[in-house]
Amino acid sequence: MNDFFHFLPEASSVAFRLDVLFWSLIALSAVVALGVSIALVWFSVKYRRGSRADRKDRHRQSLPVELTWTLVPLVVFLAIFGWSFVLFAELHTPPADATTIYVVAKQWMWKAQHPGGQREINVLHVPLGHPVRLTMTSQDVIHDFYVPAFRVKQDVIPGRYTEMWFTPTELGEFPLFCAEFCGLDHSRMTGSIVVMRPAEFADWLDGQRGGEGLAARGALLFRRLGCSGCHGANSSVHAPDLDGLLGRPVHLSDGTTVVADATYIRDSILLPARQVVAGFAPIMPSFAGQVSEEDLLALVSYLASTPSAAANGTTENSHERR
Ligand code: HEC
Ligand SMILES: [Cu+2]
Repeated sequence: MNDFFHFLPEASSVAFRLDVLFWSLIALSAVVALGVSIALVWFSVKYRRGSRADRKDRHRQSLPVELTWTLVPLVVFLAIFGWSFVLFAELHTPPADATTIYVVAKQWMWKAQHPGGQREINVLHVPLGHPVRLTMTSQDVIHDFYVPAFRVKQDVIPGRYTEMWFTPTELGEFPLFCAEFCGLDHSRMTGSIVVMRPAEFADWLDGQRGGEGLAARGALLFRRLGCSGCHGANSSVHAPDLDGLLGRPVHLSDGTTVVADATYIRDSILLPARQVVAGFAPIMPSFAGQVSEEDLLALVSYLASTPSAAANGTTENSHERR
């Protein structure tokens, strides 16, 4: 039972407001259910067969009553929709200053990697009061990253990146669960989130064997895999400049425009023929089978770390370098 109450702390910035919404819905449902039940019992007794209740007025109609029971619930439910929508939008919009931590799920463990390259398994250390964005993918089947104390939960899906974010507001250790049945040891795919004071967290990061940073490893891979041979500044191949790609709108050869997110970059590497940048020949080879999920995340992290064209002082057209 003690384990159960472990779930209940409201340890993230959204937890309290989500709880208010949740319990309001429960309270509203309880009031309606109670009202209906009381009326049900009351009428069953009053109009039971053989009772002497007055049955003359059976077909009376009342427009005000009809309007009230239509409009009041309509207004109430639209208000609840608006309320939840605001929270939903917040839950899906990480703040700009969030730190990105990459998570790879597999049967049956959670692997996390910090921007500095520090890795952990089934434990995630995060700083108190600072927003953290998780960019997550799976190496095999669908998993689901669930931290009850933070009231956040997100499917982790092979073949694409999903994101979630939270700002921890309480020190301590909080349970992490996989909330998607993912095979034999699903129930043991658990872990914990350790929330530390920012200074202690910085010490902890320093004390871990980080090796090279994630972006630095990505930069290395970018050269080793031959990406720079085509995408590099001195390349003679006609390929797009990738600096500052993340978050930038990209015009595709089929006339559509997409915003380059982590999944777009991933797809560009594994399925280059699927979305071809306008004005370029589809000559990029697929790297499917040659790069692991960790390597892909390192490449994404590297491309995310490159300055945007605007910050470079170059024009937007430098993207279409010839
Ligand atoms: C043979 C040359 C070549 C190599 C090698 C190559 N690319 Fe490309 N890449 C291209 C060309 C040409 C395009 C534009 C056409 C397209 O979208 O397929 C492109 C498109 C991309 C895009 C989308 C760019 C945008 O502006 O939207 C990304 C991201 C990318 N490449 C990353 C990589 C990475 C990472 C590697 C190494 C693992 C790599 N490329 C290796 C030629 C290459
Ligand atoms: Cu799982």
